[in-house]
Amino acid sequence: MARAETVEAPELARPGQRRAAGGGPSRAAVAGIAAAALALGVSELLAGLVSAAPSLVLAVGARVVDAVPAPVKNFAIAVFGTADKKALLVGIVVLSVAAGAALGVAARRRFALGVAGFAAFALLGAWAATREIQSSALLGAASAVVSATAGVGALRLLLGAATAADTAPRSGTGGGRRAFLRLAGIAATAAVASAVVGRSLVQRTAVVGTRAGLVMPPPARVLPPPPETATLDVEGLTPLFTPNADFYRIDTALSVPRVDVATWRLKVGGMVDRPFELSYDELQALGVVEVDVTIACVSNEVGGGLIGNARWLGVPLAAVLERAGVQDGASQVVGRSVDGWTAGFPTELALDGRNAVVAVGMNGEPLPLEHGFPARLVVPGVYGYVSATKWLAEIELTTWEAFDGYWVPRGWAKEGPIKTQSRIDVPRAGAAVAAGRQPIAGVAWAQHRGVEAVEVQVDDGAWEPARMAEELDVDVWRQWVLEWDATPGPHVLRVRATDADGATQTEQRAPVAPDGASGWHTVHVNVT
Ligand SMILES: Nc1nc2c(c(=O)[nH]1)N[C@H]1C(S)=C(S)[C@@H](COP(=O)(O)O)O[C@H]1N2
Ligand SMILES: [Mo]
Repeated sequence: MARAETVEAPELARPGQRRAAGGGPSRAAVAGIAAAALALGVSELLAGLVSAAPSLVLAVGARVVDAVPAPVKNFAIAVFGTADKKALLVGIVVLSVAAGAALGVAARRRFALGVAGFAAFALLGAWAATREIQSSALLGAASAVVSATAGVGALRLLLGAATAADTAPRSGTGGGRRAFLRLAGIAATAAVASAVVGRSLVQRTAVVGTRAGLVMPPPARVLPPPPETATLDVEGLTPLFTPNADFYRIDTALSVPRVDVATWRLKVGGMVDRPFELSYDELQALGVVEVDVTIACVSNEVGGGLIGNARWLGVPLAAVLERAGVQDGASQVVGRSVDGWTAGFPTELALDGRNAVVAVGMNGEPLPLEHGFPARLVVPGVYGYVSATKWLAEIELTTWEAFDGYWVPRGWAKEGPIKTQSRIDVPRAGAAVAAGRQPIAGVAWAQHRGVEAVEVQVDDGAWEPARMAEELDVDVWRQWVLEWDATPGPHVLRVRATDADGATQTEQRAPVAPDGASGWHTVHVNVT
């Protein structure tokens, strides 16, 4: 470590010397930041160039997601919404770069500390990568070593330049300072460029092209277009079908799994008489049907948007299970994704005649990547966390007691029936409403029971029945509207739904954990 001496030299040789403003530790910090950024950039570039090499940042992020307690995860969803993953990744990059600044300052005194710091980061990245199911652990370790080496090399060069800048005479041309800044600029540019190129290479994998080229098989059962009576004509009201681009997305996957349909297989096993594996084509050859199902997330707050309705194209789950021959006592169906996520629900829900499917299509196109391409489960009546496994790799029959899905040990209920709920979409909360006749409108859902009625209360008035759009299916939400004679002043609007069993939504407020929010959606508006 000959260069270490050079780095330490100015401090040790002239301890009393006053340094040029902005020099010393702050240059060392800049050197550390640039070196850390370069290491991250190189690791992203490697992930893009070598298809089985993991992104170390994503791998670390995935370990964070696995480790954080449920309340923190809920907090993140509440604060960042579906941008929670971006926030986490930005956080990891910012923390890494900040640690780089500290390493730079430490390495200025003892270069070995810088080397140790990068080695620690390499170990963390390599360890995180060993848990990435979809990529090679060995390549992860190799990427960590190469990236850390690049970081150490950059740190050395930059600290050398920083030293030269610090020791340059203050009355001089400032050439040393400029040389340092130029070098730091080059390192930073290289860091950003390699990260951008690496990410875009990852995005451009063949999967996207393959999906675009797929032709969905013709359904054995085609649903007619929804009757006009199933929708109400109110501006601002949630559409009956949620366009795929607007559909909420919730999952633990930091980077969307990119599955190659050519090699993908659906395994069906566990407590069955005839375990088997199916290719994408073989699965579809079992026969696909169309089903209209509104799926919802248990993390949806009262009035929230983590719910959407789609026309799914899929193979009836019952057909898949019949082929396998479910054994007596196999009381739970577990879905396992290509990235190891799991969800389990009572076998009865697959066999009681409801439209549970292994879905391959969504609203007229192959499943979008974010929604589980090439195949996912859709089970009407239960929240997504216990049922709706995306990027499905395996269906396993087991007993109810033998296995708990991903969220159950994290404090969520084992059974997740969707609670009856209703939401006011129009007018929006806090909206200024013109006095006169105004629609109050929204959607209500009670999957697999059906919504019987919706009532609206203005201020402390009587509950008034809303006009309902026709029910498309018991598994689909229903639009509703009430014409309101809005009088000037502030008003409070409340809504409640009654399901087809005659049960009215409880006023009792409950948080989303452990089994879904309850309470009446309440909206404050100002009429002018
Ligand atoms: N593989 C996998 N599938 C998953 C999840 C997940 O984290 N990983 N999240 C589930 C949850 S909690 C919900 S609410 C639904 C959301 O489906 P969507 O993103 O298509 O709306 O997917 C489910 N399927
Ligand atoms: Mo969810």
